[in-house]
Amino acid sequence: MRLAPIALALSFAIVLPVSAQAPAAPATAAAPVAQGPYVLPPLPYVADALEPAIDAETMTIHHQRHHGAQVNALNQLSATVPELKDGTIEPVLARVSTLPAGVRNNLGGHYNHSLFWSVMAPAGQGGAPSAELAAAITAAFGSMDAMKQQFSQAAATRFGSGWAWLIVKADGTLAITSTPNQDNPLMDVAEVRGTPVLGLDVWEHAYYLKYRNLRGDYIAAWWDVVNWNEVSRRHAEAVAGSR
Ligand code: MN3
Repeated sequence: MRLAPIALALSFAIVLPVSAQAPAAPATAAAPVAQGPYVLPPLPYVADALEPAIDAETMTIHHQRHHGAQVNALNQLSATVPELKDGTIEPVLARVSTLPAGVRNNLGGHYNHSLFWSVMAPAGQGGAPSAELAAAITAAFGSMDAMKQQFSQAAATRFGSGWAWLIVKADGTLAITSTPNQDNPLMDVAEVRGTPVLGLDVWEHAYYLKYRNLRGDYIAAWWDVVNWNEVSRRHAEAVAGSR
């Protein structure tokens, strides 16, 4: 069999020369991108911009690896799930219980992380709540401090992995809730439904490198990097949509 040595040599060429291979990709490398209708949005700031609240390595791995993997999975799913073929997000979340579990996890993750990056800004650059948002917070919670306390409590007590949310309900008022895993309040499976205007990722991958098991310290530091300008914009949009 004349070809056998060639095949053998080829297999050796692939398997054996480990030392000649390119070094392993650094932990910060993006996952290979699957073509499709969903796109990983770039971070709206450099990876170390939120330090010390969130360290650069966590930001890079979280964005490139975790969110990137969800976008990849969505694009793969879009080949077989017609609801995903146009890159639609919110209407699909609203009927997610009728779709494959991968849609719930990956479209939820894509929506959640896209919102998360946008509602943070370097400390001192996030502005302040709009007059309308400030008034809505006072009306719903009594004060900004009371809102932060209730939100932080929701984030701290979400068992396992999940998210804490400030949402606009169908009646236009604010509420705080939390969801497990990559669920969110836009989903038909959510206990409390509404439009998120602020969200906090409390999966361990969001804080463990820097804070280890101290989720409460991460939550407390995170308030320094909330982008109130963007939260206010989302609030105005959600209130307009609820009318
Ligand atoms: Mn995450």
